[in-house]
Amino acid sequence: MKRLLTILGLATLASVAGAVIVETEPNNTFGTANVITRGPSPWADVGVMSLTAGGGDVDFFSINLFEGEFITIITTPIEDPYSDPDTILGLFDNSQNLLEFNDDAGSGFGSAIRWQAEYTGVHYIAVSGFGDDDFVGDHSEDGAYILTVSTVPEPATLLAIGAGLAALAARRRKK
Ligand SMILES: [Ca+2]
Ligand SMILES: [Ca+2]
Repeated sequence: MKRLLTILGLATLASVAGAVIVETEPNNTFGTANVITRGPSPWADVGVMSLTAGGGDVDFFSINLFEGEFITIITTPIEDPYSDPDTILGLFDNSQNLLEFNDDAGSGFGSAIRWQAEYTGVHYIAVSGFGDDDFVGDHSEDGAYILTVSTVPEPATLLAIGAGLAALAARRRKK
């Protein structure tokens, strides 16, 4: 019940914020990856996913990145906060080659990846359970986790945006 309320609460928040990342099983392969719809950078979104009971679940998502952008991907286990399910996380390019892998980030068994896109186009995010190093679904982890994804433009663009906003604020102050 508590989890249902949490999900309903998040759904309400999502309708306010206008978006949330959703998973639709089966999303166990590159071909069935759930598409993450994103906005222009800086952008962030979040969703509650789960590794299906009985183990063996892999969750694939696809996202478009622009060359030079930084993407940050975080899984937060919520069954036993930060430790269950014990996730692994992978970022793949459009040829399904592994770009970056993470098991445990900081304290707990959640995972995190930071990456600067080397090309503009589709990238894949894969989440699975510990013991499944090649994302084929041979692990015994199950439970809910939060997936957080954010993108920021390359630093030069971000600085330009910051300078633009500062100039705008200065103009407003003058008026
Ligand atoms: Ca799942
Ligand atoms: Ca899945």
